[in-house]
Order: sequence, then structure tokens, then C-alpha cells
Amino acid sequence: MQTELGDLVEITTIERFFLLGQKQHPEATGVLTNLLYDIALAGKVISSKTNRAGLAEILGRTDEINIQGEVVQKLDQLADLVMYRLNDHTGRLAAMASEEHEDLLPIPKKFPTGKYILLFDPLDGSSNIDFNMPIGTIFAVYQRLTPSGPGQLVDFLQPGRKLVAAGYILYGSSTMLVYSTGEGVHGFTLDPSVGEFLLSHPFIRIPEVPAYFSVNLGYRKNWSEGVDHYTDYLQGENREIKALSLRYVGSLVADFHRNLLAGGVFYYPADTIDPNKPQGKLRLLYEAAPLAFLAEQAGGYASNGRMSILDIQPETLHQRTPLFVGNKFLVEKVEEYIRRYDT
Ligand code: AFP
Repeated sequence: MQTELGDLVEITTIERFFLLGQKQHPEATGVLTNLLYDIALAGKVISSKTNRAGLAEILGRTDEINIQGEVVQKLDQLADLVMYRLNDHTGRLAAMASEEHEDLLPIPKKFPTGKYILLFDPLDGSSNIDFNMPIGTIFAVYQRLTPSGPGQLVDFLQPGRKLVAAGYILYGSSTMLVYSTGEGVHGFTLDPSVGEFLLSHPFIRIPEVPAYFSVNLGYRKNWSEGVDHYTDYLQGENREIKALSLRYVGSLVADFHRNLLAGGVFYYPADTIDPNKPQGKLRLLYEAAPLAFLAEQAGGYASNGRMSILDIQPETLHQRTPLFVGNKFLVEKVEEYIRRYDT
């Protein structure tokens, strides 16, 4: 009995942890804390829908094509709607943007606007849905730049350095929420029996010795010379490092999460596959910047091969970028190779 009580005392819910964080900042109004809690709630809803996807017969494709030219999955639409609806009325946001929509998502006129803006990729890795593989939601929060009223495009075109908070919810063998507000990276695991995220991974640091590299090797012949040589380096060909093991799920959140905990590098380089996507597939604002923020907070680094992802000034809402993210020395190494081989 005593042990059980002892265990209970050790339990830190996400709400308690957010509040502890808020207390460190006497100037805080609690708006960000509540916004993060709203996002966690959306994560719980999406998690429950994701787990029941097969049962509820909501798997499968719709006929719609999103603005990225991809077939929209029903769960994508659902996750998108959940994120929007749980955040549209709270008065905490000036506007939102989703990877699934070409334009900004305004706050309905009947609700007040607030001081933050939220970007999200509602269900990243959705081509994995039909195969019961891990998928995730990525989110990014910035302070608005315009003084009041509905949020404008300019509020969203901010470099990752300006992020106030970022994180993801991973729907895997368990559901986890990992986030940072610039004071370390913290991970919570959803306990389905109590329906709450519990602190399981405080102050995550990327291990110094990397274990994995994660990339779609199937595209190798379409990469630059620098990235090709870098891939040899990761495989220990010039004996500078011990060869890394290859792991690639094809869900960015899952691949990133594994390397965050085990050490390694994920990359999706520029390639010559599609002349319309010379910068690769991933989006700067919805995927690369929030994960770069987490990586730096965990002692790692993210680059587009030439500069820090966090220093890129976005020009459009859906712009793409090459992404190399993980252990700092591994990401700096690719910058070295690209400088040496790619003009
Ligand atoms: P989907 O959402 O279309 O599955 O794309 C997932 C993703 O954006 C990212 O999560 C993966 O890292 C990457 O694409 C995988 O892309 P490839 O299938 O080209 O390797």
C-alpha cells in the first residue's frame, strides 16, 4: 500500500508540469500554459481516433488531393479538424495554419483573437496509416507580430529562432507528447487508463554516441555528391566513425523520436526526383523548424545542409527545405561535405 502511494506521489501529470514551468516565470499570464494544454487535449482525441481507426472503419482514402498534391486520408481530415476546433474559440490564438490547407485558418469572427499563432501538421506520415505504423502530429507556436485583430501571413513567416514552443504527439506503441518551450525537451506518455499524459522523459538530451541514421536510401542516386559522400561517412566507409545502423520508418515524427532518444541523424536532402520540389519533400514551417527547435534544445542541431534551419527566414507558408537533424557533430559533418563537394 505504501509503495503504491509512493508511486502515486511520483506521478507528474502534464498539467502539473506545465504549471510548474509557468511558476518559474512570474510575468507569465498562463495563456501559453493553457494553449499547450489544449494541444495535449487535441492529441488525446486524435490518439483515440487513431487507435480505433480500423474498428471505426475510417481507414482509407478520400478522393481529395491536398495542396501538397497528396491524397488526403480520412484520419488526416479528422486530426486537422480536431486541432482547429479545439483551438478556435479559446481567445489564445490570432490565427492558425495547417499543412493541409493552402491559406491561413482564421479564428471565427464570433470568437476573440489572442497573442499567439499556431501551425500544425495534423497527421504526419499519413501514408503509413493503412499499415498500422506510427504517425504523429507536429505543432509550432509563435507570438504574433501584428498588434491585434485577425492574424496575418506576416505573423507566420517567422524564423524558427522565434519559436515560443514546439513539439509533437507520436501515436506509436504508446502515445507520447514531446515539447519544449525553450527550457529543455520533455516527454510525456499517455496513460490510457487515466486518460492523462504523465511525465516519463524529463530533460531529454540526445546521447553523445549516435546509434542510427535514417534516410530513404532508395533515392540515393538522386542526391548531390556531397550528400552521397556523407552517406558513405555514416556507413563508416572512411573509418572516421563506427558505422551507424539504418532505421527508416517514413514517418518523420517516429524517425526523429527514435534518434532523439538513441542518438543519430535523420535526413531528407534536396534531390532531383521532381523538378517542382528541388528542396526535397519536407516543409520548413510545419516539420523542419519545430523539430529543429526540439533538437537544439536537446543538445543537437538541424541544418538545410548550409545553414541552421532555425535561421531560415520563411518566404511562403508551405515552403520546403532539405533537412538534416540529430547529433550536432553529425549534422555539422554534412555541412562540411556539402561545402566541399556541392557548388
Ligand atoms: P506522408 O504524410 O505523405 O506519409 O509523408 C510523410 C513525410 O512527410 C515525413 O513524415 C517522412 O519523413 C517523409 O514524408 C517520408 O517520405 P518518403 O516516403 O519520400 O521517404
